[in-house]
Amino acid sequence: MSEKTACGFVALIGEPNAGKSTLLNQMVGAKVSIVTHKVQTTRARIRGIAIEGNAQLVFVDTPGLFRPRRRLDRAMVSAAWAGAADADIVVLLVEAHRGITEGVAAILAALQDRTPKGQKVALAINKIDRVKSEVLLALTTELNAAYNFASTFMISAERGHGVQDLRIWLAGEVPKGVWHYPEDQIADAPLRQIAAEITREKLTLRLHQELPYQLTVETEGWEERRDGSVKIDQMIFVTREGHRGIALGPKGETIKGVSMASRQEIAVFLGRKVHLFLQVKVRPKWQEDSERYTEMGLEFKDGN
Ligand SMILES: Nc1nc2c(ncn2[C@@H]2O[C@H](COP(=O)(O)OP(=O)(O)OP(=O)(O)O)[C@@H](O)[C@H]2O)c(=O)[nH]1
Ligand SMILES: [Mg+2]
Repeated sequence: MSEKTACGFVALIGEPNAGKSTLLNQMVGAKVSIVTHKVQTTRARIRGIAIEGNAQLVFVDTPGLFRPRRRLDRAMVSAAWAGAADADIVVLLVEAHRGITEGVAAILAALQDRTPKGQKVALAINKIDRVKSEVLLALTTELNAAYNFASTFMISAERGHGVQDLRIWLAGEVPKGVWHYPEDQIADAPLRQIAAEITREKLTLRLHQELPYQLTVETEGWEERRDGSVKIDQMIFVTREGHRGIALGPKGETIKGVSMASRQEIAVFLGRKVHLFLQVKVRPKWQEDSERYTEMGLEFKDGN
């Protein structure tokens, strides 16, 4: 069996908002990683598992690569590069309509140093639904002149165009060997973490400016009820009292909306009834608190 099967890790990297999480979800066929129209949505590495023929493909979603400023940024960017270095294959996503931005140029310049020698990197030009084909051809040529990609794909992660070609190619590239996960497993992240991420997505969609970047969500309680439902308690940490007020909203309407949307989605994900309880706590220095990073699956680094 092991001679016929193949299994490997595929890291999805790119600038914030490139569509990495959307692609992971499309590959898996379920929503495993949260998606918003805002940059820096994904904070830690999330794995989604797909099967193509005899190959099991373990996709590693990573936070976007950008120039980090805060401690949290640095932890995110370093998690992303670590994801790339650990993978069997890397897929770099570039947004078709934005082309070679300063950020993409910086990633291209860093790729060689940050990945093991000989590691295959495929290029996926994403969001092709947003541009004309002439633009795509020019961009493909330009990008392939800048880096020696193993292969180039033109995709729309959202609509699914080109995704199957990429999946088939990846299945042929991953090493032969036994599968790492049971056939029916689609994600490798604790359910509590996925549930917290879903709530963070709903908050990010409803709150504006800096606030989504100044909060974190943790699942603090998970109680299986006899009737088959699950009671989930989550804590939203914000940095200031004012942010707490905004997160709650007038008459608690904002948090109510978040809670309802999140509960519904967690229930779909778990396939069971969910009771969700949210609380908002002010913790001015949570971004300097190593425990918060551990909860997110990030490494807390002193100094740098
Ligand atoms: N038009 C179009 N939009 C897309 C496509 N793929 C993703 N998007 C949108 O791009 C935005 C960002 O998608 P994400 O999947 O969250 O991007 P990401 O790379 O994971 O972003 P970070 O986690 O912030 O690094 C969302 O609004 C998606 O709906 C696509 O193929 N076409
Ligand atoms: Mg993401």
